[in-house]
Amino acid sequence: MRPHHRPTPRVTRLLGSLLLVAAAGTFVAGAAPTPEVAAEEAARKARPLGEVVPAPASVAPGGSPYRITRDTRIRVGASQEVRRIGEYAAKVLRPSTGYPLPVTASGGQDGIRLRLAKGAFGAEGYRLDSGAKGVTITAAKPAGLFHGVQTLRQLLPAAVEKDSVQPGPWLIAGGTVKDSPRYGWRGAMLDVSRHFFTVDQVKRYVDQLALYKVNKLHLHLSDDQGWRIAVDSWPRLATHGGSTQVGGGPGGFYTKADYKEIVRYAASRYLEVVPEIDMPGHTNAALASYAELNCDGVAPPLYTGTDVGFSSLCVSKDVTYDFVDDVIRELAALTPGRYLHIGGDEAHSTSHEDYVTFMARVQPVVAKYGKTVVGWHQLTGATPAKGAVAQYWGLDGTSAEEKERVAAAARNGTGIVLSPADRIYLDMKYTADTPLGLDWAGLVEVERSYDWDPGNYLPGVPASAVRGVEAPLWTETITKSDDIEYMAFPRLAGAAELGWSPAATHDWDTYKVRLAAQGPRWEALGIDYYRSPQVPWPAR
Ligand code: TNX
Repeated sequence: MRPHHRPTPRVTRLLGSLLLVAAAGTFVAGAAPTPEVAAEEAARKARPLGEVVPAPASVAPGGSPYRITRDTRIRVGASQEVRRIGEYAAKVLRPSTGYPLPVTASGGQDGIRLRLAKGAFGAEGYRLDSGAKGVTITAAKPAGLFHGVQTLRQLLPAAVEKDSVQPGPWLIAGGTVKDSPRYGWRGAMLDVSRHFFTVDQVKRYVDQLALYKVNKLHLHLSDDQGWRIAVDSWPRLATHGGSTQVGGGPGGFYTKADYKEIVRYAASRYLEVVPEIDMPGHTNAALASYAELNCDGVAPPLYTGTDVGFSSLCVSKDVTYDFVDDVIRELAALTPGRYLHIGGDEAHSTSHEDYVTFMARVQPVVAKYGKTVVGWHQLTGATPAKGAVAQYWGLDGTSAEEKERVAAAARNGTGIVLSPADRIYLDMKYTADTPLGLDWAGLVEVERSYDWDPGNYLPGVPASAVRGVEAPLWTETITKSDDIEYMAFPRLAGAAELGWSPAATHDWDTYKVRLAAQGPRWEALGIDYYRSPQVPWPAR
């Protein structure tokens, strides 16, 4: 940093003052600092430009910071969608700054500007330029502007996230951030079957995911313990199959209007909903709702325990495929996203032959309704449809044979989303003392969760087959938003960074410092989180 310029004392000043200046050697008491001094002072108070999670692709600090003031406007141009992003930013910034921050279409170089422009930004990238006059976020697509707004939030002090007026100052360091994601699939899965979560609880999680530029919300909508989406042609799936959950509570389900509201809200945060109906195993709730879906024609009771692998659709019955067609047709019609997840994991009560038969019949149904198949990686034990995506959830100890099956499919064109259970299963305990969660994949502390590379994680998988990273949260032990947050934070931020940031930025020692700065932000937002001793959190 350059040394401070010292203000020149005026000759008319009292001798006493001059003596004081000489004695202090630095500052003139009461004199207004020159603009340079003021700028340097401010620059020192601004948060470092690169201290963001996920790490931006490139950061070039320099120049004066921008200060948000009572006069700041949010300039959005003529696009309605950009205006909506501007309103979103204003909603984040108004309560804590106490400033009006009007969103305006009127032109001007100052303030917070959101601009769409042609350029090599990609579908989700953006550029952020900050200087004394303003902050400009430029992107080719609205999604890029939205992600740029998340960066802007993190460049401001943590107190900006509070819902009451805070002192400021509201500085954004000077310089330029150029940013775009490493992968197009940066997901989080929420299991709403083992325990049901309301639309509002899902929205709360969506808001938290958006902070870290996550762009897929995978909803695990059916399992043994509960069917959570209304299907008009098979109404008992929801009314009976959705009527309980793990532990025997009341469960619940989303009406079509509820589900559309989740889709709409997620889309407003640039997340695509990937709905999952898990088949042919994990289907007790469906089997309990319709006797004819069972090979023996007898409906089992509803199930509220946590075992897996005991249920299967009846692969040899035609009615099974009528059911599957109806469910996929109705769900596809509600889902603007490209993907439909058909599960396929832990079908321990389905013979291998039946599994292969079932997947060969069901995958074309997904295509018929215009969607791309996603399945858990067991799908690679059948023949994945052209263009399908397999979600890998193995662990270090998974057999070489199973890993090679996934790798062979990847070499054959199947896309791979990485969700290694001993890294980013958010339901794994951090330590033996973690009050929530499971430990079948091991204990997963924050460093272990972060410290792997999706690009070369699975041997034999070409880097080009890797679509990205997804952090699943299974909810056998999770019953409320605080539980979701405690298990997701801080590991979710790491998974998001693995999906977004260039491999070259990957470094635990610098990551943990950026991560530590998120703690006060989570506190300001009321997000419960695990204060891992591996992370140098600021004192509270
Ligand atoms: C395995 S991962 C499952 C889920 C459980 C989870 C608990 C996968 C595809 N299946 O049914 O909820 O472990 O961690």
